[in-house]
Amino acid sequence: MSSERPDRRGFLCGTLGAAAAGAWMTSCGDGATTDEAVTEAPGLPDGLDPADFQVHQENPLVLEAKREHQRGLVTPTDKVFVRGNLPLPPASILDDRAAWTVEVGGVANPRAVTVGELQRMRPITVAAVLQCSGNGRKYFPHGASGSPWGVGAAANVIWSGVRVADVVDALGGPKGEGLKYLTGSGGEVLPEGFDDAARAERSVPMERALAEGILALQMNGEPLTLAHGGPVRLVVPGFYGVNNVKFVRALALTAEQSTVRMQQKSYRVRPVGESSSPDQPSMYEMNVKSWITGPLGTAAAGSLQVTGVAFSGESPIESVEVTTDGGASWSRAELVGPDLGRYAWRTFAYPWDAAAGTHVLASRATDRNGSVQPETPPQNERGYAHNGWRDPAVTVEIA
Ligand SMILES: Nc1nc2c(c(=O)[nH]1)N[C@H]1C(S)=C(S)[C@@H](COP(=O)(O)O)O[C@H]1N2
Ligand SMILES: [Mo]
Repeated sequence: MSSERPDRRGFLCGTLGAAAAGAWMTSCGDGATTDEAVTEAPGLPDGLDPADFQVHQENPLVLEAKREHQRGLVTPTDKVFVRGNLPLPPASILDDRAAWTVEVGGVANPRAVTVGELQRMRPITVAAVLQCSGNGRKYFPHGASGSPWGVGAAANVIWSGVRVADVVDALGGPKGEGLKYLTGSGGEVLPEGFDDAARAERSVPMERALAEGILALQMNGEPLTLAHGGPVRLVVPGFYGVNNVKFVRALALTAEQSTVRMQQKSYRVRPVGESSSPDQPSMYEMNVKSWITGPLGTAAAGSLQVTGVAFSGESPIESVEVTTDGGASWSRAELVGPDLGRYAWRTFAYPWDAAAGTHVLASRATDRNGSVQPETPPQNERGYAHNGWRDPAVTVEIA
């Protein structure tokens, strides 16, 4: 489950501890007042610090990153948001990474491939944004159900692994009637009482998966952590987070989409009030989006720099405009720092001569396909794909 160390305080205590952060000693009681116990206290996996996140939920784990931790070109691994639809597998699955197997099907020679084999194949590295479909959900006025993310369900990370296409080739190439999807299955063992349709499984269009998909073994140059899907995870650059199946156990080219709820019912875009159906659009390609990362809160009057991040599914960012008066006027920001490729986010900066008072700062990105962020995005039942510029605006007090 979510506790990395089933220590003497036990699993339940550990998980309560993370939610309560400072308050865990009350919930965990006995003998927890020694320094040793205090350092062991957080129950989050991978040594993640609850103070770095807004803990929406603990099991399954839902951690929202802070805006100030999104300023960098690359998001440090321990600041990347976490979203689980199911309880995490035990940390012991990382004890022998090389032995982990991925059952590969829909190819001429289907078989189980070990992570050890993947580690010996030609490596590839891609910088790409990881973003939950529901990032920005809290801004939808109808109160869409699901985690109420602000902007913090997004990160820009560097993935290393092997191309899905190389694995498929190594197994003799695609084989089967009418293959249209790549279906990846997560390695979670379902808790008792969960039906099979609750499995973490996604089907993505095969063409895109073979062109761009990777089986990632590393994030930011380090072996994948448990929370982010180690030992191996599927990554489809440019696609929403849900398509990036963690702890991949099986991978197959398939004619049909998976029958699980995550594919059939969830992640379907429809008008507010409508129920879901598999013929509605599924959450695949991300849309154009940006937000301000600084200044936040208060700042001294004078020469300041407004910063932010911008990205779009597979189209590079063309330009970003910034407003410091709530959208009454806009000025072009400068894209700064190296371009890590079309799937990565760009950081931008705008020099601002800030006068005393209250100011509303927002950004609006345009991609090379000509898509521009709207003021308010299309409303939809589950609160997916928010890319409006007004709601994530920040109010800054200049003294
Ligand atoms: N096996 C598995 N993969 C999964 C999920 C999951 O619950 N189980 N959640 C998905 C969702 S909805 C998102 S947004 C991303 C989150 O990735 P992260 O936790 O590394 O940030 O993982 C996706 N892959
Ligand atoms: Mo997600």
